[in-house]
Amino acid sequence: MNDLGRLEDLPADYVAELRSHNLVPLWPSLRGVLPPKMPTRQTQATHWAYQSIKPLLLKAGELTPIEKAERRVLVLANPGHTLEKMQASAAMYLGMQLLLPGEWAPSHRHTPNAVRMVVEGEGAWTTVDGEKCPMSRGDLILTPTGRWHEHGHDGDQPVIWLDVLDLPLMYYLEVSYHLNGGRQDILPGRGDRAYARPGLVPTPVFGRSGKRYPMMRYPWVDARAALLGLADDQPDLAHVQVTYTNPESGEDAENVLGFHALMLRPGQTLQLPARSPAVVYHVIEGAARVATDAQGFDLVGADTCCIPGYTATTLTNASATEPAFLFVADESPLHRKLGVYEVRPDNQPSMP
Ligand code: 1HN
Repeated sequence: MNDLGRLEDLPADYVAELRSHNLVPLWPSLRGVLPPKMPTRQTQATHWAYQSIKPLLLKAGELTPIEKAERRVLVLANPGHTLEKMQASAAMYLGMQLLLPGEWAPSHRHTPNAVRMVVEGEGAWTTVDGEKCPMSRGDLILTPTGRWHEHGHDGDQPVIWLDVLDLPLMYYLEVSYHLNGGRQDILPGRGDRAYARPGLVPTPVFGRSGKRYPMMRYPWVDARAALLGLADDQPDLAHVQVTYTNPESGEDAENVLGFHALMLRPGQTLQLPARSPAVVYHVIEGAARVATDAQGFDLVGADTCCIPGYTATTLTNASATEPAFLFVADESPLHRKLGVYEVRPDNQPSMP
């Protein structure tokens, strides 16, 4: 049933003639590209310890000036895809970026969507289409497709952040490219002020704001307060999580990747069913164990891990007294748009 014949079963001269016409027989490869019940995934569960990354990133700061690097980044590469591919999963790219005091990473824009999750250091900023966004620990800054962005640093300590991009997908689609620009003029207006309170959006005078991306900065103080409020309000709620959304449309903040903040109550263990998207977990505060049936990672401050799709996952707060806060990035908006998003509560296929 599973063996549809091998290429070697065919006469070599026949295969050679097919190939000379740029033809290949499907049947020997059909099960490979369309396996039964469970997709083949290159993505491996992988853990990147911040304790290992930080000294190597600071070393990059000594070895390579920002003028040469443009973006001084160590890529968190998933060995399942081979390190050269610079992929965390099929659609996600992860990198840790260092900006030193006084440095400037010049303005550019590109087709891939990006976000930054600030890990440590004060005084840096990212300007996105003229909006200067301060970067503080735990803040999420969007730089969606096509938006100009540059980074600067007025503080006195190194600043490090986590970049998440849909670069592997865009590259695969052969739509990945960039344009360079000059220093942006800072324009008045800050999305995080205009949309400071949920449920209150600027009244449209002449139609809607017209901006596809009205809010570029999601301060950690707000996400943290939302999680604590939700946990307090719903004491029986296990999955204490908020999703970063577009305040005008209510949709995911970006088109391809989904971004969330998750709180584990003190001592909590949270069982998440297998779902089609790959998921990245990154510790904002506290410590947590991220485990699958096959393996587990103990994540401490600013550690990051990736779990492949279709994998049931258990999250456990390592502390019995303090909440743990995780930043979660996943491929769910993409899967929903493609119509392949799937939850497998009983680990059985549930094809949409
Ligand atoms: C990029 O533009 C940045 O702007 C960081 O900080 C990482 C990785 C691949 C492609 C573009 C940035 C990136 C990137």
